Amino acid sequence: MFNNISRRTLARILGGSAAALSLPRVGFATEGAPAPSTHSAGTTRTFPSDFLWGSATASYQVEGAVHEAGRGPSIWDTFSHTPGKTHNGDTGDVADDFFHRYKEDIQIMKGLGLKTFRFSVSWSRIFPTGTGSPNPQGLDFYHHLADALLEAGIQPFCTLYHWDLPQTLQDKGGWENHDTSKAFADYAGYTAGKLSDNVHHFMTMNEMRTFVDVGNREGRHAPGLKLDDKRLAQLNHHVVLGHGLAVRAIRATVKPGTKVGLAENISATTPVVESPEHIEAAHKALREENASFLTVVQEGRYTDLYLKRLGGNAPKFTAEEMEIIRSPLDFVGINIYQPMYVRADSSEKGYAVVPPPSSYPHMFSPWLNVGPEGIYWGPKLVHEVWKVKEMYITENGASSSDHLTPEGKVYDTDRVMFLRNYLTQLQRGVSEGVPVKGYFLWSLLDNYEWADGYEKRFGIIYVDFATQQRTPKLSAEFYKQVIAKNAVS
Ligand code: GBH
Repeated sequence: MFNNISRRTLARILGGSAAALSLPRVGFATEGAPAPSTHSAGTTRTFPSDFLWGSATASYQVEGAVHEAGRGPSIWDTFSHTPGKTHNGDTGDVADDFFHRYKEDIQIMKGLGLKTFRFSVSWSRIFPTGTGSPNPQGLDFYHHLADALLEAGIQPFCTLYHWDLPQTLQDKGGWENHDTSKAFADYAGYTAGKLSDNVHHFMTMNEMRTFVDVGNREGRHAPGLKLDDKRLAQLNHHVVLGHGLAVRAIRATVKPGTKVGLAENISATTPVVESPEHIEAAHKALREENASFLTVVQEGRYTDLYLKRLGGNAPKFTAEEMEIIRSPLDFVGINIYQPMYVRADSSEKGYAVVPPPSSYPHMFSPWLNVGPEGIYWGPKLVHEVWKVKEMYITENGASSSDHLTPEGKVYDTDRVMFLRNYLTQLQRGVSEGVPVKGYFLWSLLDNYEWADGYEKRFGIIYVDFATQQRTPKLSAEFYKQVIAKNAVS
């Protein structure tokens, strides 16, 4: 893919003087670049002129400063400090030190041309013990962050829960406790109301599926529980209820015109072959494979097959709760990494999930199978099945085994390949009328990758965790070009 870029051009693009932290040079490609037309590589796939190009992060993965400004402990502090739970025993104590460095990082964002930035609020910075009196210092940080983003011409998108439950609430049963749903809504309503002058898009939760399944069933994420089916289904119900209550609480406190949504890691059901029977199978699979997450949020009911599968382990719920869960959203954010391939099948479900063969190509994270068509089918099916009119890709990105060359460069050609192909498929959907209004690349910075610690890097900016030095990777230059051209070629 680079064979039409000469060595000299590459050397100039990544030029020696463009050292780390030399912010204006984050994406030097436009400086003195040749006129694009003569060397353009075939079709240019353009996005709508108001398309929002962004990047995403999450509180515990970047902020550090875990003992500062009155923050209370969260389940991730506890989990990461428990021996044996994370790669190398890594914790988020320092992470990217974003709490202190956000102003410089915003200059990096500006240099890339980002139009929007998605961050999450740490609940235990606002309510150190989950409920009770708010901590003004915690709120100040997010106020200042939002102000600084706006000053740089970058729209803040705010997630209210990216997995860092206050430890005090876990001590009272976490999401197994019905009261946690209400506590979340109180926190979300309060916080969104306070930030609403500057933030116009709020997401209740990030990836309900992941913290329910990986945190509470598999036990590989905080709080590290391995609940049985019955307890897990009830916990799952409290999570979706917490989302619905939060939607209502947020609407009650924010300025008119504020939009409310969520960011869910849907199973992006993708037909194995694009033929009518497999496409139909993917439609059916979308509802069933997301039954206790986006499906119940959209429809206000658990699917018959979901309830049948659980039998006596099905959650207890009231009709009123189901109404709350389906509180209408202004937008749906979906995080897309790997596709879930499905095929037509004559079973009761009408489809079958096709597990990837062991030879299936993946990124540095073994789970991250490369399947660009997932970012075409995911949003397309969400739009068709639930008539969703405003969507965002709230996360998409890839881990690579990045390393700095002696000259201080990172040539993450695999990440560039990944992004180019996913963005090509995204453009395919958008150009067909799928209403995706923006894209948030995961992630701006290398950061704390949960149980994988600092080993798996997802940033387009390399972070030396010993010095906190930031160095733009080749993928940063690629993304800067995409944004500047509003197109992927
Ligand atoms: C997202 O999760 C998260 O929102 C974000 O915080 C995270 O940093 C990013 O993606 C990259 O991972 O342990 O091998 O079984 C994506 C969904 C679900 C993918 C949990 C990894 C565990 C895989 N993730 N899964 S494994």
